[in-house]
Amino acid sequence: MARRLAKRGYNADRGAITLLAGAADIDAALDSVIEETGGEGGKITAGEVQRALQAAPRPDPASLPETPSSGGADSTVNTETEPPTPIETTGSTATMAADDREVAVANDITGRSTGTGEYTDFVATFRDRFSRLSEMLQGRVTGRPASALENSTGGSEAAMVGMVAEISTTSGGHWIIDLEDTTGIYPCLVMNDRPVADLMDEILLDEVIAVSGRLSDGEDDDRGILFVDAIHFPDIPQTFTPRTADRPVRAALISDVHVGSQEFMTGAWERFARWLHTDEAERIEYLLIAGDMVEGIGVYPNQDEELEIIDIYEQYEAFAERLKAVPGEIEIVMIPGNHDAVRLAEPQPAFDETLREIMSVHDAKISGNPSVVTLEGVSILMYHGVSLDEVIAELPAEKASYDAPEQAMYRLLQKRHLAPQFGGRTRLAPESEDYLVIDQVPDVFHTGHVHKLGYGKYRDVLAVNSGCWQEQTGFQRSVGIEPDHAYAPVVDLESLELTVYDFN
Ligand code: D5M
Ligand code: FE
Ligand code: ZN
Repeated sequence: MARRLAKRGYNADRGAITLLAGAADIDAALDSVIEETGGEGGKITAGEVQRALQAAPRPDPASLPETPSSGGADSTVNTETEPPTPIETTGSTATMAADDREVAVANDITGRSTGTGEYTDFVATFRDRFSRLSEMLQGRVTGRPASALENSTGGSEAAMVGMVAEISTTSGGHWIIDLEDTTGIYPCLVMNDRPVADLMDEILLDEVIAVSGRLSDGEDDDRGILFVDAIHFPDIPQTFTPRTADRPVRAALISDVHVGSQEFMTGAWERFARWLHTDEAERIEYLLIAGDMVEGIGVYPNQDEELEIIDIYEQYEAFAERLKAVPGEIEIVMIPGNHDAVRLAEPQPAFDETLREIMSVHDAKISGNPSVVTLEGVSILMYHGVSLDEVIAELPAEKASYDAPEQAMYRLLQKRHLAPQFGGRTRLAPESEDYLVIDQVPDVFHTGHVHKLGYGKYRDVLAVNSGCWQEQTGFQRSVGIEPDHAYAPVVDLESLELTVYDFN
């Protein structure tokens, strides 16, 4: 990709390359980007690619098998098709206890998908997002609706809660955030010489924020505007204290196994599985896998050249064999990722019956992406992490980067949403509720996808991005991604301390 760009006199940041490479027709995507940027060469940013790709209609998700039994409603599905068939196994908050163990799964779309892909469904999702996130903010500011601000007399203090509809810059280098609520859109001006301006580069489109400040006096300009003094995010409350388990039981958090790829690290996986049988790993009673069990098929262009197993079901059979090496007493919870054979649009329902059957070893809990998994009182938000690519592409390197994926996770926690920006790389399915809102503050936030190990605490929430079990792929080599592979981060549920074990 970098070479193709160079030929045309361009270079691009990693986010832009990732987005371009993900396009179904790369050449067409390149053409529209070049058109978008005026065709004068130079550095292409992810934002430019996104705008260009948004302007062009997006083709269907790649040729993955559909998920009929999980009620997957892809945005391309006709409204007249049958209603979703529920799956009982993980549909609701089902608790299972053996000895001291306790696993509960919630916020799982599986069997509850109602979206038909109609425009009105998207409206419903966005309304739900707005109402839940604005409620979190209304406790901190007394926001007034856009329509009320329009009718206000000038000069007074005011605040508004809204979804970021657009960000533009003025000729003087200030910013205007168009904030939208259910009554309208109101322009909010952020002056570049104010301390609040430092927050501008972490604001994403479509996220819900609150602003407070002063209304323009309305004398010279007939169109009112809000001068912003402070920006508030839904955020994790400063007072948050995580819950802990009553005993020193531990959970291993992994993701991105990619069985079926030539780069799957057989030896490292075997070392990990053997180690799980040793005394050192005795207290590990849970294994959470945050997506990309298998390499899948047709996920990226030319991916087939690096497939060891070309049949998707055989890939899951091989993955099931790998699971068999894990001690039988370990409770496994897994959610799908973008390489798995479920609908790509998020929230992703869990694996269908056929795949469950194949992976039935261990009686693993199989849930959707995202899911909230509670282990002995400790709540773990599991999300595969496709939106991390987007956050990293949009934000400056010091606020989010592949070398520190936990920083990107912190931004999601701050925004209390798993995929704040709509219409980019993260495909969203319209549902009557927004399953990607981070409703309850999790004690642990577990993601994968970017194949980088990173962890840390954000306001006392432990964030862990778990790396992968796949060596560098051809694509990753071409764009200089150095994956962190064969690490197993293990969290002690009593102390919430993290230990990383290396199986390289
Ligand atoms: O994603 C692994 C990481 O690498 C994630 O940051 C996306 C990026 N990636 C990997 N291959 C590609 C291609 N071909 N195009 C765009 N981005 C890519 P994973 O979900 O494991 O593929
Ligand atoms: Fe992956
Ligand atoms: Zn992934």
